[in-house]
Amino acid sequence: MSNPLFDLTGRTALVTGSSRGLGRAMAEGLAKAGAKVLVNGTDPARVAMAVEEFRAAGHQADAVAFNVTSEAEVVSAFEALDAAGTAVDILVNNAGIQFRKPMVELETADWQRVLDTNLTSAFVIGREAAKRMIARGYGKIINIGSLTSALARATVAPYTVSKGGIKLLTQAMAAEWAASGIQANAIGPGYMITDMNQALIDNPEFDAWVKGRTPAKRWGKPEELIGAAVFLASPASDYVNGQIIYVDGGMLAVL
Ligand code: GCO
Repeated sequence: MSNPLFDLTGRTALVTGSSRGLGRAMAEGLAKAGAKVLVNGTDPARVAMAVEEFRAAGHQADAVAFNVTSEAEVVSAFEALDAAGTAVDILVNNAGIQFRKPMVELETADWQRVLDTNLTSAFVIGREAAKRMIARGYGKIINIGSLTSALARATVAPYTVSKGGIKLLTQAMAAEWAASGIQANAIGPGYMITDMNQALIDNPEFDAWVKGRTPAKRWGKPEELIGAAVFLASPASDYVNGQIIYVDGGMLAVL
């Protein structure tokens, strides 16, 4: 018997960048909690594969293919969902890229690309979702931040700025939308085992630094974000707004 506080039955969750990595893990966790998941990604074949695998596992899943950096594609995707009678109850703004280079060598185009993908997309998709959530008086928005929502690391300035922006965008969403029945919160993953971090994991010095700097003495697993995602997507968090939950093995808690 599932706990109604954490039951997502009857809800639909759109998770951007959910064909792999953290987004895939969170989408799977939301599906296991009862939600229908809308899988999004840039690679149609990978998205279709993820949908197939979710359905094979007995979950409700559909593909919603759009490029998160294209406002036109985002708007038309929501219009298509409207036409299909599909309401997005839960939005997880997860899609993001990393680009590591010292700022003195960084091209402005690369800076802009990271900010467009990681931050502006969350605003555009959040706005489109919120218009509809406000009309229904209900919605859950979960923006994916980072340790770099709080602290900077050299050579990842655009990512850091985008994730710092995600924290305050989440608070801005709470400021404007909480009275309309929307809870907007964020999750700040620590150093997780993902494709994006594989180069760091494979670097013995960086691997040793993460394990030494993290009280848990290890990298995080994508599935370890599911608890925070289900909490923020469920009735259990109906009075939580504008917060960020760091799932980081304790890294931000200690010097
Ligand atoms: C890096 C990493 C980090 C992690 C994560 C930490 O280059 O330092 O990519 O950005 O991915 O964001 O919370």
